[in-house]
Amino acid sequence: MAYETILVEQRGAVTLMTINRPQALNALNSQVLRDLIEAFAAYDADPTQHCAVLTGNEKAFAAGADIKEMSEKDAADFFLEDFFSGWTSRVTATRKPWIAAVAGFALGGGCELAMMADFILAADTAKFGQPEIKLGVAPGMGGSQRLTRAVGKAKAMDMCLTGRMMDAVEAERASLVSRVVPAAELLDEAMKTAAAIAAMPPMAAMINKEMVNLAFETGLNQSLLTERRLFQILVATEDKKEGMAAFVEKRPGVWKGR
Ligand code: CO8
Repeated sequence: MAYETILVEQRGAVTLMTINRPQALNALNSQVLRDLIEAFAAYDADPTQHCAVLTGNEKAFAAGADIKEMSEKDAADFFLEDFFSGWTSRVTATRKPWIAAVAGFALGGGCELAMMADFILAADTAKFGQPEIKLGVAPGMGGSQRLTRAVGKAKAMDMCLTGRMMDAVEAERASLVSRVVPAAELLDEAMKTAAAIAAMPPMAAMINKEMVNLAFETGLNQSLLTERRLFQILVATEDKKEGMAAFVEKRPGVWKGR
C-alpha cells in the first residue's frame, strides 16, 4: 500500500517505515499521523512481520509536530479534534516490537514519537529536545511523561524548561537511547537488530514487550503478578516446548508463532 508521507517496505520479517517529508525536516502533520496509524496497524496484523523499524533521514527523524499546521488551529480545534490523540491511542497500541532509528533532529513531537518505540537506536548525529516552551506551549504527545520516566526529573525539567537539545552521547548516558552508532551504520544496525528480534519466538517477543511496558503502568506487586501470569501463558505455547528442546538438543529453534 502506498502512503503520502511515509515509505514502507518489508525486508524479510522486518517492516521498515521511513518518514518522508524532507522539505519540512519530517515535521509531523495530520497526514503523517494518519499514514503511520495505518502502517502500524498493517504491520501488527501481518502474520509474516515480526519487528518494525521507524526512521527518518540523516538530517531529521522528525523536527516536531508541524508548526505551520498547528499555528492555524485554536484551542477549540485542538480540543474538538482531540488533535494528535491517535499517537497515544493507536500507534502505541502496536503489540509487536518496533524500534526507532534516530539520526539528526528528534524534537518536540519527533522526540515524543521516538519515545513511543520499544527502544531508540541513535546515530551519533542525533539531537533530542522538547523545545515546545519556546513556542509558548508544552509537550502534548507524552513528552513530559515519557521523557521524565526515561531520564528522571532533573534532566526532563532541564530539557522542557530550557528547550535545549541533548546530543547522542548525553542521550545514551541518560538512558534515553539504548545504543549510539556511527550515522552511516544506523540503518544497517537497526535492521540487524530488528531481524534478530524477528527471529525470536513471536509470542514471546510480544509478551516480553508487554511485560516491560507494565513497569510504566502499574505498581510493583500488581506488575510482578501479571508478569508471572504472562510467563505462565508462554509456558503453554508450542514455541516454549520447541525452544527448550532445541536448547537441549543443541540446535536452533524452529518457531510456530504460537
Ligand atoms: N513544523 C513545520 N515545519 C518545520 C518544522 C516543524 N516542526 N521544523 C522545521 N520545519 C521546516 C522549516 O520551516 C523549513 O521550511 P521552509 O524551508 O519552507 O522555511 C524547513 O523545515 C527547514 O527548516 P530550517 O530552515 O529551520 O532548518 P535549520 O537546519 O535551519 O533548523 C531546526 C533546524 C533547529 C530543527 C529548526 O527547523 C527548528 O527549530 N524547527 C522547529 C523545532 C520545534 O520547535 N519542534 C517542536 C514543535 S512543537 C511540537 O512538536 C508539539 C507537539 C505536541 C503537540 C500536541 C498537540 C496536542
